[in-house]
Amino acid sequence: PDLFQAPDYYNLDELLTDEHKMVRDAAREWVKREVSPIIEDYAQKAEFPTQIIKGLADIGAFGPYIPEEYGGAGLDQISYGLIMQEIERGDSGVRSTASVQSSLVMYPIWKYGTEEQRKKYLPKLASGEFMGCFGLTEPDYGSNPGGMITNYKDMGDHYLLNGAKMWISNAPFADVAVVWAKNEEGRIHGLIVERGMEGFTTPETHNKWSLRASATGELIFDNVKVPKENLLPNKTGLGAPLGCLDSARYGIAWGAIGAAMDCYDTALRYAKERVQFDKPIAATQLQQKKLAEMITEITKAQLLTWRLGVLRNEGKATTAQISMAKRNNVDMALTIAREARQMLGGMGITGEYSIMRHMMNLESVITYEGTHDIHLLITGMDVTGHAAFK
Ligand code: TGC
Ligand code: FAD
Repeated sequence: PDLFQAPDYYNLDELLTDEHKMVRDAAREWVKREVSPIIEDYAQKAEFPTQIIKGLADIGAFGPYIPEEYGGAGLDQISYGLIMQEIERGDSGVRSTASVQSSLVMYPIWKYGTEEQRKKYLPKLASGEFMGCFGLTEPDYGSNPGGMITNYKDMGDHYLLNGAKMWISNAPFADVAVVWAKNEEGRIHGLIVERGMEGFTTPETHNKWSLRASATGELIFDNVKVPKENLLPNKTGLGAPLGCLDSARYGIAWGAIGAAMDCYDTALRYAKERVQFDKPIAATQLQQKKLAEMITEITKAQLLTWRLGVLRNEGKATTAQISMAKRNNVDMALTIAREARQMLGGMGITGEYSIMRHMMNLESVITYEGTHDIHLLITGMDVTGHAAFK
């Protein structure tokens, strides 16, 4: 009853099924109970709250759309999106952990792995017993992952993996890493690397002003012997990791709406209560302009993601359509966070309110999973037929 009343200006709830609403409300209730009360403290401490892992699993945030036979929640893409929206209303860093686990670790094992790999890893990842990370980015290859130099050699009875990955979410505590590396012919393959393998280390990246409640690190491979059965056999080439990114970027498009909703809601409440010059600041034209634009942009973003969810359910969403939604919605959320922060005046810079934390988090979200510029170039390529990044 006293759950967060999310902005729904165009009655989009009418487009949702009872299952969608049930899944969303369960996630909303859990975020209110388990995430919102503690997250500011963990962000200030720059620590991931490991005690929430079980709760994330319980609300279906680990593998929402992975079939139940592998421990997933067996939900559709709109439910997946709504879960990401609710989690990111709490914190983008917590949503990052769920995105990585679901779309970047469970998805490739499900789609590109063997039946043995699915049975071995997916149920444990779904329950949170295993946590995973995804190693694509390297120090010299961020926007251009196809240039990666991490590589493995066939040694007969095992593979020998060498190289390094950087900026890897969940790396410091992950039990398993899905790592993208080139074979001797230069073809990209996915390998499952497990903590404890000799020569594999995961140093944490410190001094972040963004996503402070999410652990980020490097993956270093120094002659790591990887068993041959840990290779993901069913898809190779850059298209394999890019397929995972389609799924994660889709979830981020929904997640960003959650962060934007929280900023809008906080600013609206504050503006109604804060009196200056003998009237609430909400009664001034300038602050109304900000609020009116925020709710307009949130509503447009909701429509974009809802339609994209329908296309994903039908298996018809293109990479370029996903790029447009990721780019638009994250930029929308960051703009709203910046405007909302100003509306709170000095209070806006404190941890008493969530806005500054969202704003700083979104600086990572607008950079990872393809930067704002790269997504623009993907749209540009789609409409012109020319790849301007080459
Ligand atoms: P390009 O030549 O376009 O494509 C290479 C091959 O891949 C195929 N392909 C796809 N296949 C499946 N799904 C897709 N979405 C695909 N997109 C492309 C394509 O057909 C081709 O196949 P083939 O057989 O001809 O080889 O590749 P490119 O090298 O020109 O690069 C394109 C570009 C720039 C768009 C791409 O590299 C890109 O998206 N760069 C951005 C990198 C990125 O997003 N990194 C994200 C790292 S993971 C992360 O940030 C996690 S944060 C998580 C969190 O905490 O939430
Ligand atoms: P660069 O590629 O060096 O880009 C620098 C700037 O140049 C950007 O503004 C970019 O838009 C621009 N640029 C690049 N190429 C072009 C071009 N052709 N034309 C015009 N402009 C261009 N990666 C993973 O693999 N796994 C993870 O779990 C993960 N988690 C992350 C968590 C955090 C907190 C962060 C910050 C990053 C994470 N990343 C992860 C890495 C992320 O995906 C990369 O940072 C991102 O893809 C950009 O790469 P880069 O940082 O090397 O920037």
